Amino acid sequence: MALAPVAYTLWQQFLRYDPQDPIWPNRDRFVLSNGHASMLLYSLLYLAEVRAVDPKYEVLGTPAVSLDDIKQFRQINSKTPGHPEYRLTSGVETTTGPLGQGVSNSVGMAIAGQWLAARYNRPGFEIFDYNVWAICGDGDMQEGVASETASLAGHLKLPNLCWIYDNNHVTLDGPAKWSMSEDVGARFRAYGWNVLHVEDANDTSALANAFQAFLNTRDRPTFIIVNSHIGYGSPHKQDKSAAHGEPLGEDEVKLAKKSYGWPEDAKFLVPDGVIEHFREGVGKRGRNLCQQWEKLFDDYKKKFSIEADQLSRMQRRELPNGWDKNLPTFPADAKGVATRESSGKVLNAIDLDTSTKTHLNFEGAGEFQAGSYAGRNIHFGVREHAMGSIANGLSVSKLRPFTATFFNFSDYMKPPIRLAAIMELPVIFIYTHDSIGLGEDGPTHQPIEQLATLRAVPGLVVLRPADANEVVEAWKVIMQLKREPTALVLTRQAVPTFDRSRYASAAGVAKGAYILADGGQPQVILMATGSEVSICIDAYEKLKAEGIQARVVSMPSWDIFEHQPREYREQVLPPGVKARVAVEQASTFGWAQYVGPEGVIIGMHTFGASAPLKELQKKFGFTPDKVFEAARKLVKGS
Ligand SMILES: Cc1ncc(C[n+]2csc(CCOP(=O)(O)OP(=O)(O)O)c2C)c(N)n1
Ligand SMILES: [Mg+2]
Repeated sequence: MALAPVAYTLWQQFLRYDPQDPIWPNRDRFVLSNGHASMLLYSLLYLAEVRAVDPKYEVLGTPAVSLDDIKQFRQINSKTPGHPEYRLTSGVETTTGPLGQGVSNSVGMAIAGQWLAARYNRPGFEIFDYNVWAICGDGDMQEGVASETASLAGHLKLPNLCWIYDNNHVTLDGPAKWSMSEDVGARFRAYGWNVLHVEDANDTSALANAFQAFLNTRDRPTFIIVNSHIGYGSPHKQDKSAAHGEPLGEDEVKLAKKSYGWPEDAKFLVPDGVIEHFREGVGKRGRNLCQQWEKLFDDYKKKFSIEADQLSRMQRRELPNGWDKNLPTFPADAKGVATRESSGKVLNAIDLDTSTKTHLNFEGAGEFQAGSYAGRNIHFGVREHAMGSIANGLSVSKLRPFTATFFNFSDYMKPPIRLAAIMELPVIFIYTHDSIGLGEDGPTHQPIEQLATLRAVPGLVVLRPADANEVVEAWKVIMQLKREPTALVLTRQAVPTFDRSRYASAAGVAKGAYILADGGQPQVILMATGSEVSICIDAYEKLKAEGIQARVVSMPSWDIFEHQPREYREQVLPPGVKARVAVEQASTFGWAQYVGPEGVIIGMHTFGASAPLKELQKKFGFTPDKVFEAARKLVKGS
């Protein structure tokens, strides 16, 4: 409630936002990073009469949040969950709640704004010039990810970004001073931000001056520190419940109403004239701005039809025609190529830019830096958490981001991966150095439990292709996803490119798992992902030479496989075949569901070790001989 004057001044006087078109591409973005104050956002959406949008991006006549929705605060199936959820409630620009994420997403939104402007604006056609406003609290300031993203935003000198810090000196933990004593403003000045102070959150003219100062500052981001006091001088415990989403106590509510001179017993009271007041303020201003923009964009469409077409496809997450026409296929090659290498080739061959008719070479696609905001490569430095959160911010802005780092450090990105899945954002998280196969860097760099962890995230598609042609097929799958994030897990070391005239086509990747090699009715099934599939192929050939009929199932994506009809799944893994061996250079967690009670899992039960790859494979049992022996034992009983 202490933030109400801040939000009111911002929405009513500054925010360029049309409640009648909440998906207007050039709208200012408003992010409530302290998501536990969700009721503030719901009240704004209700009072400003923001309209609902359906999943087909059609603006509806119904409100995004009605008074009835507000009465259903935090109840099942309501539009007003405990924390604001993107997708669920129109007008919510990103899901917030995990502190630090919202402000970090806002950096991605600001980058997207600068990139869109640099790439699509033309003289006389400033079709993108939106600002991104984020309200945040002490918790956001304490979480590391916000420091990472603030540092990067300062480096990039993003002029369209404003963070408003609710400096109320209190966190859930108690007074903020128990755990924090730095000068936050000095920290942001050191990051290169413009730092402003508002002494009293109730001083709407001081707030307006600060917001105007942000608009006048076009060479760096702005940080406004607003001093506020939680509650109304009542005992601290009751104050805190108010701040953290739980409704105020009965007495608290009465006290508050009394202090505003309202009838103390009225509930859900919206005094006469309030809605009209918002209609005259943000409503009218926003509608005018949006209509002017629509006129401008109509002219833009006539002059720059290719660009306009790209923009409207992006808004709907549609691919350009012929995006896949230059995808390579890879000839059989026993020595092979690392999947991170083949993936790089595929990525550069995906033709996303039909205007220039050139193949993108991402390495040469330009660097996104202050002064060159049209670049496609963002240098995150060593900031994985920031990278994930910023990618989510780019994705809600309808760009299609991919990120890349070592698989082991997906741990540093888990919160944004999880939020991408919750928000149903098609962010592509690329991970290389995907197993102990990375060798000498040793156990600190060798992922073990990361595959199991990511496979457990609902809605996240995890893909670990086995060879170069599976990489191509994996990209075909990924590019067509509109609502699912992906983790693409790739090797550092070379893996053989299978002879697809001898084994099955890699097109089976689209089904998540497929029969790669088969000798008729199988006596034993060997299953694996990524670099371990070739070990299974070698074992398969040895078994064949011994007269044992084996089948190799390549399983690049459990998630996709689980979505196939039962008939297909049972065709690949016939329930009658109980002799099964799974091979993966990772935690065995989860494989039991595929090998069953009689099967064998060759996986990792400890952390890895620093040694050359060959030594590690011997030490941990990832050799064709081991797989062969396990399979033979299952079939022959010894
Ligand atoms: C990453 C994360 N950790 C913990 C929480 C639980 N939590 C919710 S509100 C809150 C206190 C936040 O303090 P502050 O940002 O100062 O908000 P205020 O209490 O001032 O509204 C905490 C720790 C959370 N939402 N996110
Ligand atoms: Mg606080």
